[in-house]
Amino acid sequence: MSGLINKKLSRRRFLGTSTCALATATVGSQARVLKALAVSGEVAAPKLNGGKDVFTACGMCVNKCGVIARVRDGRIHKLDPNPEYIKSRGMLCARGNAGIKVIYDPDRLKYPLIRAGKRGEGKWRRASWDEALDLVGKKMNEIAEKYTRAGMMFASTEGTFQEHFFLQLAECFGSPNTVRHPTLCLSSNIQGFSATFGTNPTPDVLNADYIIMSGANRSEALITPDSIDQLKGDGGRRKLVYLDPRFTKTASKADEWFPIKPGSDMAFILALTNVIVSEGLYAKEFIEEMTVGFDQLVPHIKPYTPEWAATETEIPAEDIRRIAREFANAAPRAVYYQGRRSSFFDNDTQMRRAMAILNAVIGNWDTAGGLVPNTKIKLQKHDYLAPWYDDVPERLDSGSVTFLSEKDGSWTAFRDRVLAGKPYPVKGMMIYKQNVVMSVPNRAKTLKMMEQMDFICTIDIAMSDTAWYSDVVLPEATYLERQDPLESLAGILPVVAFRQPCVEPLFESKPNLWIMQNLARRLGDEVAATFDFTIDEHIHHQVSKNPKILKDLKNKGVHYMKVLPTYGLTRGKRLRTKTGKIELYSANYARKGLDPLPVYTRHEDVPAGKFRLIVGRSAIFTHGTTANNAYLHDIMPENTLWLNTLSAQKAGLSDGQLVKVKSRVGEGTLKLEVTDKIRPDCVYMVHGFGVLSKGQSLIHGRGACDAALIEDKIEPISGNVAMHQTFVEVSPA
Ligand SMILES: Nc1nc2c(c(=O)[nH]1)N[C@H]1C(S)=C(S)[C@@H](COP(=O)(O)OP(=O)(O)OC[C@H]3O[C@@H](n4cnc5c(=O)[nH]c(N)nc54)[C@H](O)[C@@H]3O)O[C@H]1N2
Ligand SMILES: Nc1nc2c(c(=O)[nH]1)N[C@H]1C(S)=C(S)[C@@H](COP(=O)(O)OP(=O)(O)OC[C@H]3O[C@@H](n4cnc5c(=O)[nH]c(N)nc54)[C@H](O)[C@@H]3O)O[C@H]1N2
Ligand code: SF4
Ligand SMILES: [Mo]
Repeated sequence: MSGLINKKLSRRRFLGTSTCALATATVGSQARVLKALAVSGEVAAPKLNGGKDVFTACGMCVNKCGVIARVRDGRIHKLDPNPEYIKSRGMLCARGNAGIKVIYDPDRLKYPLIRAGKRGEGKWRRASWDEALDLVGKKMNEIAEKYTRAGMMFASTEGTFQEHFFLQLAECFGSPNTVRHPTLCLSSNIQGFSATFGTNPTPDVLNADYIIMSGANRSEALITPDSIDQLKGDGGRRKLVYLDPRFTKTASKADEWFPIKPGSDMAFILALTNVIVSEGLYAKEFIEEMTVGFDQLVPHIKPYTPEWAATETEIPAEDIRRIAREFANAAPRAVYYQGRRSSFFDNDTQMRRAMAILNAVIGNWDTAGGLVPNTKIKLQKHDYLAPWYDDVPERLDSGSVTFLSEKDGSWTAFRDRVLAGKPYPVKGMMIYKQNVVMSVPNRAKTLKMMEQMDFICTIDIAMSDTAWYSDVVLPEATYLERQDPLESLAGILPVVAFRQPCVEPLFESKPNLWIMQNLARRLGDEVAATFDFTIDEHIHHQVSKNPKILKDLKNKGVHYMKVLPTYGLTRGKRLRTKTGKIELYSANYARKGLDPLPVYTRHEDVPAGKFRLIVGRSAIFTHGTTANNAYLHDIMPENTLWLNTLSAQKAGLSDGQLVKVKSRVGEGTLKLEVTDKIRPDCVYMVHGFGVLSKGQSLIHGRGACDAALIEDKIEPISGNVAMHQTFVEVSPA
């Protein structure tokens, strides 16, 4: 470890000087917001120039940044950022730029396809929409007849404008079994923060003077506006402390980086809380006014000293003590940043609770530079009368975890029950914009689950691994070719975003609403009746109470509130927790048999001869979705296995060598990347390679798939997966 830490310190000194060079002086939160937007001045405003310029929203990841598509001769020529789009501070990332290759990708889905060979064999027959939808409707009706309507599951991901039409289809068809992305991603985060604050607030990164980030790599795992705002150092007042077993791009921008022992973040957080409480650095009046449970927290936190945490985290006790003091001194403009993906370990909800409690004791709630409850611009809801069915059972995964979301379920708990066929059989899958073969840990199990399905239909834009194992594949028009409903994005500076077609849909691809409407017609009159509207009518209804929204969207591609953030709106009011206060101690958790205050649990150490596999984002890819994009593929044609230099030497492995990686549930072969940028006990690979589908011609046969290796451990409070508890062996291939 020491070699790594020595390098870390020299790097820090170098970076210390480079961040100061960026700094300029500003005062107050308003100036900072305006400054954040000022970048947009550099980008040309849209104008007609021998073609048309169309405002739309990026669809390459969850952020939905503002785009101006430059259309010339009926083709999209270039995608530019929308300078007015406040959420992304007038910027587009590499993937946003590369979006142009999605629409003109020779590999894209062009026509409805019906499986002609065995599942996964890759033999397809082109079909008309009528034939394909007739088949899908017939199979869904058969499954409803044979196994009840709950025999169909509906899988989809979050963050799409049009997903609610898909969820409407599930509800109107009569199945409770929607299984969505949060339990692969952020459900433990939502649970831990909501249990404390009654909501999952947003860190006011722009206005924070002291940020601690652990398990959130914002310079590569892009979340707008945080990824941009974290870089805006302000007169030397800004400090970023970063904890990650890897030296990421965020580490390179941070003031301090600690290669924390994976799974020990909670020890670090509890120790910071210990110092703040024992040295009286907490926000006394705030705690009195806004919280419950401080009296229980004081004795609870006592054993968690910096010296104790040092042995758990491998971060020196004096650094922990110093950081705690600095953090409390910067309060309330200080944030322990909660990140997004919290599918790390099986105690992630309690770890996030610890984060929330630490933030609360310094009183950074609902204040500039602290944690701010989100606001959202109101759009009118789309109401429909779902048909009533008498025989619908409870969700299949009901009762599997403490707090199961009725809408999202728990992916791996659900899959286990499908495989067990209990409490009832689920025999049909309808999948929209989710690549479950690649995104749910333990790929072999997912494939096994799919094998025992009577019918699988996937709606996608590409021949994903999930589409590859389906019976019918339906091509949706890409985000650049369709009109989507308006989407109100919550945040400190909320916006309404929209997507309009930049060009006509190519080939026979169709927008989601068209697909849902035409499928609904095959599922009975009552289901069809709920889809009796056009997308234009839908949008006009959404803005019926505030037509200005649509005017703004047409004129500048975004609507946002002119009023800059107002803080403190929740002061003196009831919060949405059981007690109406910030719950440091959760009586609700106690009632459910959970620890009412977060208790540290130690994770299994890495066995000798093995490594802990950790996952995380690359700035140029989105999940398992964009590696086959020609522009992005040029930058990284395959993934590699990161292994520390010392570990590689010890194992006699060298850079560039082909290695086999093996876990209890699967294996893969890929090139080794020997680097100092990772702890000696961990290995890491970028997600999205090692695909099974031959319909992804650039990447098929390249690299390895992390989902094939990761074991399906579950976090039992939120039902999230625990992706960092898999140990692997690495050997020459
Ligand atoms: N470019 C890009 N941006 C994206 C996405 C994308 O696919 N591509 N996806 C979006 C989505 S859906 C999400 S959820 C977010 C995810 O964004 P983040 O929440 O930032 O999550 P990751 O990048 O998956 O993981 C963060 C870091 O945690 C580190 N890590 C692993 N184990 C530990 C540990 O025990 N302790 C600590 N402190 N660190 C650890 C990993 O090395 C990794 O660098 O990104 C979003 N933004
Ligand atoms: N091994 C491993 N597993 C992970 C993660 C990891 O880092 N490693 N990350 C986890 C996280 S944080 C998340 S959020 C999930 C995300 O995992 P998923 O919820 O599966 O989402 P994506 O992987 O983004 O898959 C999106 C699918 O939608 C398709 N698609 C893209 N645009 C469109 C469109 O406009 N219409 C339609 N119909 N389809 C479209 C893509 O081709 C792709 O097949 O994965 C989780 N699983
Ligand atoms: S962060 Fe990048 S990929 Fe995501 S929406 Fe914004 S521009 Fe598109
Ligand atoms: Mo995610």
